[in-house]
Amino acid sequence: MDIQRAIDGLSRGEFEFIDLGCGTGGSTDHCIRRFGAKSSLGLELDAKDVAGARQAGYPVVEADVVATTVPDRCVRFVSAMDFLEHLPGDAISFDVLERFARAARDFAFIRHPSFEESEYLESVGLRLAWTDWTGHPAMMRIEDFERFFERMGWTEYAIVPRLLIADSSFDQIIPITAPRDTVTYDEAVHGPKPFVRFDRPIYTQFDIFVRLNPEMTDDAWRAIVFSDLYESSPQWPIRIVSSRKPPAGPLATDLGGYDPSTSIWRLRGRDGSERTAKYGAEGRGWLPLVGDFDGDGHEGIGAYDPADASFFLRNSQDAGLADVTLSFSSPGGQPTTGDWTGSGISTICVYHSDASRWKVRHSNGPGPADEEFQFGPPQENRLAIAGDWNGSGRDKVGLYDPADGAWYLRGEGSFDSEDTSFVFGPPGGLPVVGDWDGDGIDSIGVYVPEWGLWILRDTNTNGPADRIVAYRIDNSRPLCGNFSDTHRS
Ligand SMILES: [Ca+2]
Ligand SMILES: [Ca+2]
Ligand SMILES: [Ca+2]
Repeated sequence: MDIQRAIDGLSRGEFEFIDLGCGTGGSTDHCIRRFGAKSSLGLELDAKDVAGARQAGYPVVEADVVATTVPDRCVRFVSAMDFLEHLPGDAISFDVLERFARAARDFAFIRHPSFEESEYLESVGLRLAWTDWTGHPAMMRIEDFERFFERMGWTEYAIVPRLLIADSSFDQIIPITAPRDTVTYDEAVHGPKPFVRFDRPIYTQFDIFVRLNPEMTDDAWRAIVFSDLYESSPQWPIRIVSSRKPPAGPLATDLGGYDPSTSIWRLRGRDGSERTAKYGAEGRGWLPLVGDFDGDGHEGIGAYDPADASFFLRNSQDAGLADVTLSFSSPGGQPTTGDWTGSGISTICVYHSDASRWKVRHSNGPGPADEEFQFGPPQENRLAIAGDWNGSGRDKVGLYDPADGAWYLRGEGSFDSEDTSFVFGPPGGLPVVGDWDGDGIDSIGVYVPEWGLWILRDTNTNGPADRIVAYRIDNSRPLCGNFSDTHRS
């Protein structure tokens, strides 16, 4: 097939998608499987690759996409996997993208290597191998794509980061002194490389989708964006930009951590600065709590000793004696705190997973439970949480299952229609709750110790992360609250 015959075929609607720079057909095969496509047209400059793709059974034309024009809206979608970076410069890449996006009725799909965070990596003596290849003259960053999309009026797109690299042991992280065109790290050739645990997310590549058809249903768009994730897998981390949804504002809840072995609290203020405080008994497995325990409007910190069911509540976030010490319920439970009655005071609660019993106290003084109920099936590994899930001013309990990333939130009564469950977050996370966007409604998130990342969602529903914060709290349990509050009791 030559280019003229291909263009005639495109005009007649014979192809479902165009695969730019199809190579020997691997990317074409990926798209066929991923998007359920029935027919493809590959465009490839390299004659040997063209022959290989044809041998593999794919219709391919030998053509230079820089100098090729195809009819408007002649295919369902256009793909460019690991391709645009090979074109001679950003301007030409974007010109090709603009021209071929016009051929697509529904969407464009771009897979692009990560050229992000080069300055940071350089500052620690490292580099992503492919950011220094002669074969990559067009190293656009995500912000370049976003600027281009804005210029094109493409307001609906999704950016899915792939393959997070946690530290410098990844074999395509190379020392900055390694020569150009190095593919993978080889100690014998490149010498030693520093071991660095990255303090921010470093990804290897991005899948970028642009929604070109405003008539496409949200479900259809979602199916495309989530197409490469296992159906049952937690959906993260992903960035979906839509004209209907403004970008996430600054974080309205502070993050922190408590290390039970040292009883050191790490409290991070709104400006990103961190202070520490020592409070609690070190090495005894105490569990941290955060809340306004006296209702004066200032956040306090507290600890719970699961061995004898004691609470030690402090009305300020610093070292000192407990302002309130009390025993409640029986040993072995998981503590939470919440404003259960809307009084403005955070009071205690203990969850006993063996019988799935919750015991709630409406004041922080001694006495029996004011509320006692069952919520969730008895299951050892589930973790107790609490938050104001509906913005009513009263908190309700919930459970998180770290094994499958499932969340169970209690509605206004037992077994009522407001009980919700959904899946969010990668496995191995620790649950956190906070009002991240400041709209008065608490929502969930996970801290992933392995990566030092906080993966947060602004609504209590299935879906992508709204924010990803890199803040490593080694050996600590994650906390959330108002830690910009430096009130002393
Ligand atoms: Ca207080
Ligand atoms: Ca509520
Ligand atoms: Ca919120």
